[in-house]
Amino acid sequence: MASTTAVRAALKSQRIETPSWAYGNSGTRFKVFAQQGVPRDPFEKVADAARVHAFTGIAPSVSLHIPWDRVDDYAALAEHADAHGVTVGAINSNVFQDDDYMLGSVTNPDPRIRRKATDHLLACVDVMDATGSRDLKLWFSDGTNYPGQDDIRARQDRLAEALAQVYARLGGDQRMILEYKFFEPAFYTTDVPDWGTAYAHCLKLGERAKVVVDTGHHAPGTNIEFIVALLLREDRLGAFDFNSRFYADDDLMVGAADPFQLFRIMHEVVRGGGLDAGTEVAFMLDQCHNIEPRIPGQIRSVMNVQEATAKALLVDAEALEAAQRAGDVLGANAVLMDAYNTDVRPLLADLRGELGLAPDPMAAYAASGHAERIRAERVGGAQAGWGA
Ligand code: LRH
Ligand code: MN
Repeated sequence: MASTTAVRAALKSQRIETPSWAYGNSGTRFKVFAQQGVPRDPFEKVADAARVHAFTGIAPSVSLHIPWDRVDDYAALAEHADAHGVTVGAINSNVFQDDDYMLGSVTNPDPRIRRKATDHLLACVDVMDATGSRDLKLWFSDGTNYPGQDDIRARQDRLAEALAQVYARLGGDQRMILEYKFFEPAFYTTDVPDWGTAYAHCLKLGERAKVVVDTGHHAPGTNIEFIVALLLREDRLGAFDFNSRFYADDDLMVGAADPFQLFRIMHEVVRGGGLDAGTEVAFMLDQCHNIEPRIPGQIRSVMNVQEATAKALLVDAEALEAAQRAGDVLGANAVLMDAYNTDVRPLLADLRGELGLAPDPMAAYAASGHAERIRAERVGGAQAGWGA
């Protein structure tokens, strides 16, 4: 059994990155509901991310999305983040919102459009140089809607060519993390549909190409923790995009739809060394708060990951291994369920005290008056959203 000291140390060193786009307006094709107090620019988004860190103590970085977070001076944005006690994390490319990309971006039959898309990915590396970011996060909406629309193999060749050009541009400790998704917006083929396709491309590229597991990007019934265990074993798990879903890519708060799945995932992360000091795994949120207030939504999400992590750290690993080795099916399952059924909230409340934080971040944020302040201050201007 891990000592309480070790569990507390691991929880104190946990780091969760929040996404800038979660602070803006988001929705579905039916409606994007605006909310008062929403940021109007990347500087205000970063300031909101800093509030989440101020109340949770474990969310010290914010990932950006280009061009949603385009600014004239990215170094100035990084300095602004630093002044607010956070750093700029992963840089997300966006080759899914331009008319030219209707038939694909880096996989498009037209070489001129492939060039344009690859140049955007390269420009995102320039942003990383300015912000000091380590990770270039790539997600491609590329795919087809009808059988025969394009050649599946040729599209993989085009994708591989673009990824190789971008990989060659990476410097220092910069990494490329490739995200997969089994469908949407394409409805017949998606060019990076699953972990295997992402993994195969990463193997060809090199050590600094790793896979992103977005927990909303799998076919219903997929055992995501198996994929996590395998990618950790292969040292190719680069990052998580945490969220939860009841049906498709719902992008709901992580742990809200299926807290037991999140626990099982974090159990494999702990077992696979993904939380060890110096871990290479980036833990990021990727969510859309379509109807709920954004900053409290992010605080609650960070707490959900923290609670699942605390339960996973409380698994009695020796007892589990002994039961597994003995073929004691019910005994082994019981060890895991004991940890999952442990109420870790008192432990986390006490830990926050040790970090100089209020025991209940949600209550503390509500009492801070910040929500009222930004509603009063942020009048006028264009609210941020999924538009460039
Ligand atoms: C695609 C995705 C990707 C981001 C976007 C905001 O569904 O998960 O990670 O670029 O959401
Ligand atoms: Mn994602």
